Amino acid sequence: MAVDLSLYLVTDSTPAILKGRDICTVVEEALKGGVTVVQYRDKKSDTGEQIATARKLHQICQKYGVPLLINDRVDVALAVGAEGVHLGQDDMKFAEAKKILPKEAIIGISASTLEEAQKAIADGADYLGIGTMFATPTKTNTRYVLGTAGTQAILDAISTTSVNTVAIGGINHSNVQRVIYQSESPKKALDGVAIVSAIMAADDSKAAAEELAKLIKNPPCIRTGSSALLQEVPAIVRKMVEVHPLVHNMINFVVANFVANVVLSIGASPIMSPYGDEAKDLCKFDGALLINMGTLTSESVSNYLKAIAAYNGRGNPVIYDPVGAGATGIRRNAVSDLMAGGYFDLIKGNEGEIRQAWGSSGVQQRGVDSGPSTLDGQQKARLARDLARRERNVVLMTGAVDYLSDGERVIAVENGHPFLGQVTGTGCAVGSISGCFLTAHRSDRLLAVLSGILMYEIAAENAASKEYVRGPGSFVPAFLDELYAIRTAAGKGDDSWFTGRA
Ligand code: 3NM
Ligand code: MG
Repeated sequence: MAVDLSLYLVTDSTPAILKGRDICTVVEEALKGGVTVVQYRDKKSDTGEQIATARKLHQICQKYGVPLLINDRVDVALAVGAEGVHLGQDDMKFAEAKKILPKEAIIGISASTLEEAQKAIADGADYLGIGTMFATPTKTNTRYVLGTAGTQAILDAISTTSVNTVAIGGINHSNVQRVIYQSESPKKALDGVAIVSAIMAADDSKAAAEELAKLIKNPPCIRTGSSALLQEVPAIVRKMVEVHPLVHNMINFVVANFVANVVLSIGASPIMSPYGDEAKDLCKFDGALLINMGTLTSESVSNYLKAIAAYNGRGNPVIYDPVGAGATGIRRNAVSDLMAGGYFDLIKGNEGEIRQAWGSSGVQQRGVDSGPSTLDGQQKARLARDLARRERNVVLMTGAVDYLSDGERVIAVENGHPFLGQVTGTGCAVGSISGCFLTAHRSDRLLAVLSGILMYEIAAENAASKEYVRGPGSFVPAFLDELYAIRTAAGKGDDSWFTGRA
């Protein structure tokens, strides 16, 4: 079955949803917006009326090259020559429908449990409608509310089959990205989402479908200004400035000076100490520890492990920046030893480094650069999420777009400036800054790291926009000034550096 299930519209003929509009007009608008399959679902109308409506809908769908499926009523599907049917657990049995319908007809089955899913797969269903995702007023006789965890469990159990799947129930603009991402099991993802009210009841069903199609295509992405999370950022920056956190850096010698200056500029205190035994005293200040293995030596790993143990022992934040993780055998071993030997609240690295931390084989970094990207945005978002989920921590994959995840939420941060890529230490400083924010804001690590990145990248944008900044050389002092300017504003309780970009 080569049907694109990604944005699956299920119709509803109740007045509460149609609000006096003609169903055909609403569906056609939704098709213009990018709906990929339509299911005509009408629980009330007489058979003659259902056939008349289905016939009109079929003509419209054909115009857009989109298949029309009929809910429950195999006879209506036959009468109008629809592409298939969708059958609930109380409807006609799969085998009976199969006998009556043309060979090529699509048959989808509703499944609320693993047993129902397995039965439908064994029968030969073309796709499963897995639900109910979230309790919804559109369907009141819901049997099980699965949530993303329940959906994921089903997907996981059927991951060796090639059956297609859509989730249904309470899915809308605000949750569609997390529904797709949180439902995904390591080996099987949803092929789409089925939606009634978020499209059918929308004032502008074309715009609603368009927006949903866009959200489905892109990884979860919070652009500055579009999220409730972001509203909390300025207050967290204020708190960080007030707390004046200490961050202990076990960092490479190339960037140590720059990173220390960045930390000072944001109003925090850096201490640079590669000496593992010192950590048992330093950790008592309740700051964070950054492990940056940029200039690894034969002694580094044992020093790191001592320091990690000291900070882990107090429950203080530990950040790991596996610089050049995939560059050499020695670094690959260091990654395994450190990840086995301690707990990191945050793992921060470029694509190659995060892949190495995940355990991908064949990562070959050229020096400490990430090398050519092998992953698209969706894959990066997934990898960050999967690693964070496995490690029960927060993962930040840096790049032109940064992907930040705590295993549930994934945020793509698009702020920043290309000059950041032209100055050594700008990536390493993110680890240090994250340590300051993780120390100051412990209740939500994702939000803490997000606040740090945004302060940092917005300062970079401000610096690059200065008239006197002509390149990386003049950028550096301007950047420190802009970090200092935000810190000064935040120190006075002034959040205006953030609003306007939001
Ligand atoms: N079937 P909305 S939930 C038609 O769980 C339907 O099988 C469900 O509507 C199931 O997108 C549902 O407005 C209604 O929440 C979905
Ligand atoms: Mg039904």
